[in-house]
Amino acid sequence: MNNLITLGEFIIKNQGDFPYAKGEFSSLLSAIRLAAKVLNSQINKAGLVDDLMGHIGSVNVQGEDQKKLDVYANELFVKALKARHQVCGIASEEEEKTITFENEEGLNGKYIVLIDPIDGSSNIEVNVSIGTVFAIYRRISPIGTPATKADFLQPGRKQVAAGYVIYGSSTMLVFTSGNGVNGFTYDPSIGVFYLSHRNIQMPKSGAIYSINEGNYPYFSHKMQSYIEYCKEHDPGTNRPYSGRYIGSMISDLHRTFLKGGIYMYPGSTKAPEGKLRLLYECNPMAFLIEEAGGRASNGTMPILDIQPTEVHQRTPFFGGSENMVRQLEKSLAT
Ligand code: AHM
Ligand code: MG
Repeated sequence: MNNLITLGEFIIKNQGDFPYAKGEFSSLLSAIRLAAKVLNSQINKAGLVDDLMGHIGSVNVQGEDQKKLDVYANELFVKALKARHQVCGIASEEEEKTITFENEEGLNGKYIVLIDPIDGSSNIEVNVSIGTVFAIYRRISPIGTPATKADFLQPGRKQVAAGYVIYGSSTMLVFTSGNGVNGFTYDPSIGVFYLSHRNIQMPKSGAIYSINEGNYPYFSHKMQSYIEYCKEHDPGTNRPYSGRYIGSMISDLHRTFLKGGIYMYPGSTKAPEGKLRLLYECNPMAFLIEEAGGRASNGTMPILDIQPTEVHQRTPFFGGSENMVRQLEKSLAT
């Protein structure tokens, strides 16, 4: 712990770094912080409380089963954000349509939030780390009017802040507002996030590759060759790399922030655009990765430069240590 600084204090002290009106950002983040605390306490009980476990019987917009905790988490974040009056619209993995707040406070809200309230939900039942990931943008439509599609479809480069919460062996909130990445660890006994990881810098090279290798037969030949490259014996380049795949993007990338490596979810013949969603999974993680000195790409261009066309669109994703992602891009290009 660094001098016992809390997340709340850190935001107030550093909100000068946030390029917009003071107070707005801290109010927005406090909504996310509060919802994360409530969700954390429910996740810790998930094995005990029948109501929160298992499927709810409906499917989300991606055609995937919705778990009860997904639905609960979605309602929680939407409620917390709505109550702060800074937000005019929310897009969530769990909501087919974007939500726009059209009461007076909502119309005057300056920010758009895109969120995956629970990422890695298939891991809930087996007690493996899951997370929340969010991206924050300034609206581009005039204040006082309802949020428009264009507000939601901004390229990741326009994010003003992004972050994730990892509910793991400890719970952490990691965020950036464009001036470095800082991590805060939750002390559940007093309900406070403390600054524990100041100015996180991702190693430029690493020795871990992270991919669902069960999809190998469906990958392109170039992708298959890169996987073989990861496993070749070459001590000069730390190969063979170790394989690590939790199956929870936030957890796999959290490890990558701290230890370096490359995390990959490529396109395949089964899913040409891969699985991960550009707007509320890849963009916020890519912003954090670049802020930590790493690189995030779809194989040919930086994730943050992609112009979105649909709220729920997917993209191949390669993120992590800069040298490793560049090597991957080179392999896919040749
Ligand atoms: P989700 O948002 O429905 O939980 O799906 C996203 C998750 C990522 O966290 C993870 O990296 C990926 O799905 C794992 O997918 P797979 O089981 O295909 O490897
Ligand atoms: Mg999800």
